[in-house]
Amino acid sequence: MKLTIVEYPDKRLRQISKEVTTFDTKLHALLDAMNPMMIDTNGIGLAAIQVGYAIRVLTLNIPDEEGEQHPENLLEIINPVVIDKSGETLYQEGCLSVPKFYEDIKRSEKISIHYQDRDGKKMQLDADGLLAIAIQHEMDHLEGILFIDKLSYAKRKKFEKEYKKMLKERKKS
Ligand code: Y12
Ligand code: CO
Repeated sequence: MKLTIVEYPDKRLRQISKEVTTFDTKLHALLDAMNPMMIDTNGIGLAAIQVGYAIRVLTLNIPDEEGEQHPENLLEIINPVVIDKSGETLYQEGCLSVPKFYEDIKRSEKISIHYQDRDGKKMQLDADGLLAIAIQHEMDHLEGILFIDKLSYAKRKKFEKEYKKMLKERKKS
């Protein structure tokens, strides 16, 4: 399965992703294609809508202290629901769908989620640190929300100007 990253301002990123009800080989094929795509593009997290599939599916792989990603740290999260959150943290986020832009975003410091694995098994996860941040970023994608939506008016205006310029320059080369 060949996947390509959907980039802002593509309207598909604004879709609300649908709950997964069938845990079949088609879902597994999508997950099997998303995982290497995320690693190959230096991603930490990827939502299915970022590759054009409006379903509630996320993959995550948090790097170790050396910045290395390991297959055993791969997390496949389907139909996630936040059941608890606490604290506040600020982290400079980026997104594969918004290339070359990074900004500090406020998130909950710790979260607990219920989700399903690729076979539909019900799971619970308590997350903090980068994992908690990445899950919240990816869960926003399921609602059609991007991290740039959380910027102040002034920062968003600056972003839109710079991003337009970047797209124009990319088109030329
Ligand atoms: C902390 C904050 C946000 C997240 C969500 C997941 N975000 C990513 O995985 C971002 C990846 C990313 C990778 C890039 O590298 C390449 O595209 C090769 C990148 O660089 C450029 O756009 C040039 C930007 C973002 C997780 C944890
Ligand atoms: Co993103």
